[in-house]
Amino acid sequence: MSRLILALDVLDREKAMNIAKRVAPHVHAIKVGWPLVMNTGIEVVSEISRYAPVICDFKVADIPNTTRLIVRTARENGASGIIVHSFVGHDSVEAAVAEAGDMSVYVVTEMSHPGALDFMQSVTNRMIEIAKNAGAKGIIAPATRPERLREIRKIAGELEILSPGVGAQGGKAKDAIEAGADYIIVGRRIYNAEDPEKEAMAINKEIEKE
Ligand code: BMP
Repeated sequence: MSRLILALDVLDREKAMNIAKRVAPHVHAIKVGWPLVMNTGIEVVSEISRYAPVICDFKVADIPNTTRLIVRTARENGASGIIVHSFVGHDSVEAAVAEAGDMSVYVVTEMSHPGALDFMQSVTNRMIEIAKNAGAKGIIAPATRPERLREIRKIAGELEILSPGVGAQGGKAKDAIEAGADYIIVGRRIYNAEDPEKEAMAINKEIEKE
């Protein structure tokens, strides 16, 4: 079973569907976010879910009621998972989990880009507690900082760790898995490759060697 999640951040519907069809057999899930949904419509979620489970990366950061409305819309369109922010506080994350039903909720705890050091990193541990207490399925933590992944793994308990930042942002697939990530999230390295399917297979091999 693959530990790879494709971040499908392309803007064109046909291109998205072509890549999704070819890469789906080699991934655990496909992550769909604002770039694709804003350019094609929310229906793209159910269309892609015919090929692989879809995680909606809507990075929800709102009051509980608005959070519920967004989570419900993702669920009604066939999503298997949704990504929410936790800096907004426990009640919004709890609302997401309550509305999610069978869908998995993933909570952002520390982002992969350099700017995450400005504020986020200082409250990562508290955000992990919020994710745990709310009953989330997992958290998002950075493949660009394997040393942080190791620390986060120690306190994350049963939470799954989904780790972006492999490839274009400089992180290495194998390093992230060895540091404790359950899944790695990869976008540009796959969808910008000449042969996205081959690239996904190559990444799977890198992780298997572990
Ligand atoms: P790429 O492999 O092209 O860098 O894409 C990474 C994907 O993961 C993007 O969709 C990005 O929005 C997302 N992501 C991230 O890079 N860092 C985070 O901390 C959280 C994310 O969701």
